[in-house]
Amino acid sequence: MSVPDRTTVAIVGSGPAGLLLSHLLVRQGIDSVVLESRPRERVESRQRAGILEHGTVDVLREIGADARMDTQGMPHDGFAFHAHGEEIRVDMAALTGRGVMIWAQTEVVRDLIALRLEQGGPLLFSAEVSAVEKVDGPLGDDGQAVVRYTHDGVEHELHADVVVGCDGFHGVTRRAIPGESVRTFERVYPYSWLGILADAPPSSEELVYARHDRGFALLSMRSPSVTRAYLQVPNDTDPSSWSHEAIWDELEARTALADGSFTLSRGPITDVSVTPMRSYVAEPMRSGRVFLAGDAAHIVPPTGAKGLNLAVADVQVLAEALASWRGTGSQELLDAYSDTALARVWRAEHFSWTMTTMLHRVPDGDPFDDRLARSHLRQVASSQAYRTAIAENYRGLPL
Ligand code: RFL
Ligand code: PHB
Repeated sequence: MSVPDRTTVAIVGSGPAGLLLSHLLVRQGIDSVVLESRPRERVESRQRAGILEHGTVDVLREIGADARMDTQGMPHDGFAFHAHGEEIRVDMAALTGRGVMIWAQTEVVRDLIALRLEQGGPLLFSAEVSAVEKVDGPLGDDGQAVVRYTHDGVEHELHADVVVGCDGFHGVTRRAIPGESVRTFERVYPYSWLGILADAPPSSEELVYARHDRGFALLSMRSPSVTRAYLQVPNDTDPSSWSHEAIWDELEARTALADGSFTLSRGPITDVSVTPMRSYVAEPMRSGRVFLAGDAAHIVPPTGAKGLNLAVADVQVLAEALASWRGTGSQELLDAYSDTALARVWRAEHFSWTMTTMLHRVPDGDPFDDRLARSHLRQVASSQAYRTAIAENYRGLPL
């Protein structure tokens, strides 16, 4: 693929944020180049998110990445909490009029890549960005930022009016912003998630988020024959220290209902991994010619299913601001980008923290926290107003 050495928008990273941004810009007639450090097969096979908010579904439809999602994705109207053996159903559709879609991030990314390459790119894999320079300065005719990257052992420079860092939490773009102009906020949790994929039909039609004395468990799915499930485990757990039988036994113990009405379906486990839990925000999400979007700017623990959806929301706001700048010359929306995006980011940070602290149990943790979590779940069970607030946040707030 031929890659120009000048572009309007250089996009670092081809996760959901970078890929979707490139599609939204095409629709606005704005040229961009996407540079991705990993090979295509690696990007297309990373097991991650599974839940799409209704607004995420809508934007994938708008750009034409909906054919497989609409035939193979699984629309869900609600989900359940299993709170110490008692079931509490949150009927999102009845409470808020909208639900979510189960459609794996791997599938979203596959479709976005195929569509982008069909359109002729430019999208370059195995192209690692090492530095972003000339960050400071006005947008437009008075200079461009420089992105340095290596592809096939050769170093290249890409000049761009604007650089968007969509390169995830460990990317390089955030580091190009002068340290004194960024403030970071962080919380690291005293537990991780052990995640499995299994050739087993889902145990129930909807997702189950369980809190038990032994800790948190989540039952999700990827298709009518594939289960995705998670267990709270101590930090630094070695995934190979868990036998497959022990994983199923633990999932069964934590998701069981007191009346014995819940049955876990088991099957061969095909993948096991461990993910730490973190909340993180970098403010502001812009410095000069550099903008940050998605995990490059913020991380949420996966309990609220918000990470992918936040990345999508960021680039929707940014694409509109870039279109307004190119169309009218006004930088008003670009100047507002960080504040606009951060309002949603902090709502999602709060929701994810709330779900996380309500549902996990720290062994030998503070008994006060344990009592608060139990009381919190009792309020979810007893108050429709409270369930409505959870449903609104889970299915996604309007942009
Ligand atoms: P990504 O997906 O991390 O993509 C960043 C890309 O940048 C590339 N890159 C570079 N490229 C060039 N040069 C460099 N120097 C580069 N450095 C990095 C990387 O290779 C990569 O391809 O970020 P993006 O696009 O912001 O998307 C964010 C989402 O991936 C993330 O928030 C979600 O996966 C989080 N998440 C969930 N989100 C949800 O909305 N719903 C869920 O149900 C959900 N479940 C999850 C999750 C994340 C999980 N893990 C593994 C962290 C479940 C798990 C277990
Ligand atoms: C998933 O299906 O991977 C998933 C679902 C819901 C979450 C997190 C992950 O909250």
